[in-house]
Amino acid sequence: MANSLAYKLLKEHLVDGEFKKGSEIGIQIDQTLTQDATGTMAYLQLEALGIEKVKTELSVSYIDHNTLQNSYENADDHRYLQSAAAHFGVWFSRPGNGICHQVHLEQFGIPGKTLLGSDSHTPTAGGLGMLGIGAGGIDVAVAMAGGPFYLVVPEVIKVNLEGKLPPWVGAKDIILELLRRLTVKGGVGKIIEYGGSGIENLSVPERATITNMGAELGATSSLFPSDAITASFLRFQDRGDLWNRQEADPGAEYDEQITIDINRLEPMAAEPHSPDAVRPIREIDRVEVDQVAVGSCTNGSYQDLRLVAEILKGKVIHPRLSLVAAPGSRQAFMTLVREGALESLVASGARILESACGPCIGMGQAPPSCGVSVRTFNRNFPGRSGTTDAGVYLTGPAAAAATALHGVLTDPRELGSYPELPEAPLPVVDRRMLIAPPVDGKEVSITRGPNIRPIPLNDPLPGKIRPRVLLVVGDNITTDHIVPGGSKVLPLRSNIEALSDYVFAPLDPNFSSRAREYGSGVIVAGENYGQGSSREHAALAPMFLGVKAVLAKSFARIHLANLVNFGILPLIFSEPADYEKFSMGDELLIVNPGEQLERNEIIIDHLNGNFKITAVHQLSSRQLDILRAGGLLNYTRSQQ
Ligand code: MIC
Ligand code: SF4
Repeated sequence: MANSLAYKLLKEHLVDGEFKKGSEIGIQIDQTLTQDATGTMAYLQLEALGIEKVKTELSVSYIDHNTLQNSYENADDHRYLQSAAAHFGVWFSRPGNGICHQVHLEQFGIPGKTLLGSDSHTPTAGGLGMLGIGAGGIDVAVAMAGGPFYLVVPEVIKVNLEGKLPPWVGAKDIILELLRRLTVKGGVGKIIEYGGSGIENLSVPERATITNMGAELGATSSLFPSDAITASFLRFQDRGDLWNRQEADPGAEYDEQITIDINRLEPMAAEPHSPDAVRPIREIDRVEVDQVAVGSCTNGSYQDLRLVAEILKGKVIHPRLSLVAAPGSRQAFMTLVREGALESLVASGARILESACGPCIGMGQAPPSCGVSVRTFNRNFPGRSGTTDAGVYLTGPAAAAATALHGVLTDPRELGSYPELPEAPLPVVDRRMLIAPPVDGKEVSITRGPNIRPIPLNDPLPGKIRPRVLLVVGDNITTDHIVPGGSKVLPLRSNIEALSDYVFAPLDPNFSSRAREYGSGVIVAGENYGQGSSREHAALAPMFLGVKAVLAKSFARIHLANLVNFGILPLIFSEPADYEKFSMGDELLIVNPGEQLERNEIIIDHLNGNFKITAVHQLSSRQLDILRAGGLLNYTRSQQ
């Protein structure tokens, strides 16, 4: 059979299960990455697994999310992570060195390898022909311990990019167009593979913009082939010897093919509050803008920031707005300095932030109330910017720069002719902020501050669950709704008890006190529940508050796995219309959940309404065992 690149890489790494669409397989993980906001949990779990040294070919711990140090918590996390990295044999990327996905692409990624990361944008590595997958921290811990990563064999969609991008239209516009066509749930259970004549003109950073934002489609991963363009990128990174060709077999079969004539694309924007609310900027009202933000793991490359600098050169930004710019990596930052582009940025009025996630996850730079922010980022979920009533538009760097000059959302084509830009120069490759682990780290003791608390464990599945409905929510609920980001809440990621006060806070500030009152609860939800990030805290903190099950029309992939990993039942309505029958406070009963899960027919008794409904699940027998054990940590320990 002629295989897609996705299937070739999955089959080469297959260690468990039968390779059949829709069934669960285990794959070998070559590399892992963690970041600080999910990493503390991952290493606490690695400690709990009793592992001495990681068994992967390479693992890296990045500090990029929690870099604001308002109080001691984030700095304590950094200390913990640095000592844990040395102890377990993991590379450590120091704060300021850049955003995990961009640094990994530049410094560590290898075509043809697998990468599991405790961050949903890990598929950024697909820009290099590497199979990157996002997962919860405990799945990454198990992979670091040498265990397989389990996933359902996905469908593969081939996206043929044909033609050449017109002036002022960039890689971001390609992925925004795909989001417009497929929506935020269009990629669930799928890998997106890119090909067509258009990829010959896309550099690795441009490809990585596209694979990065495949996460917003809900896709398991996104992949470009590894070709001559990949080879020259790696050569520029002084890693040319690691290049190898990766491509689909000739005549490979796909579940679906989509063609985008990229020469016909226009500058696009995702309107508030969803990455798939995409329209050409030309059709959108010229809203007044208060803030423009450039950077993030989507558009933080040297090329992205250089384009912004070139557009702003010799000009100043509009007096009403503020412009912030964060190079995605220290390498990009230093190259901007060496090539002089930073001068144009600073001279134009841009405020330069350190190379980190920053405003993308609400760590500073919240827009004004009812404000409008135009960002080159990947998510514009409500409240994520730190300002509940702000509206965030997602665009490419050219539109962001044009907007910064005009003060209103602007199609960059209004600026006239596209700037003449030379080929990207050799980057400043400097690995001194990456700390290699010692050969034997066993003696390095792990430093734990007072905010780093033990991970709460769930009990094995009981014989009867008698929960109450804690909340009824609609479609596309994001993990930012469940456990918000931002400078107040992010520092509590290593302290689940403190974090649990904020569960569902953006939707219902009384959620956590109600959950404590009920003791045992269920969340009722619509489609694509838990889209967005990989944060396992969105399962762990509800579990801590007594959430026993989520009853939804459908789930996002990573969140579904996280629920199972912490022993929360992810149940699906057999009849989607039954969703309407539930209200907050309803009392429910599930008798013998273990047996009913086995039969895949779970009867939920609605005690107040005096009726029953049926739910099903899409879980493997391995996942059912995990649920019975009360979570992956209990399960893995019982297997050791
Ligand atoms: C995000 O973009 O939402 C994050 C913050 O990077 C998350 C990880 C986290 O919550 O720590 C993600 O995308 O997985
Ligand atoms: Fe960081 Fe934003 Fe990328 Fe998440 S999406 S890794 S917060 S830059």
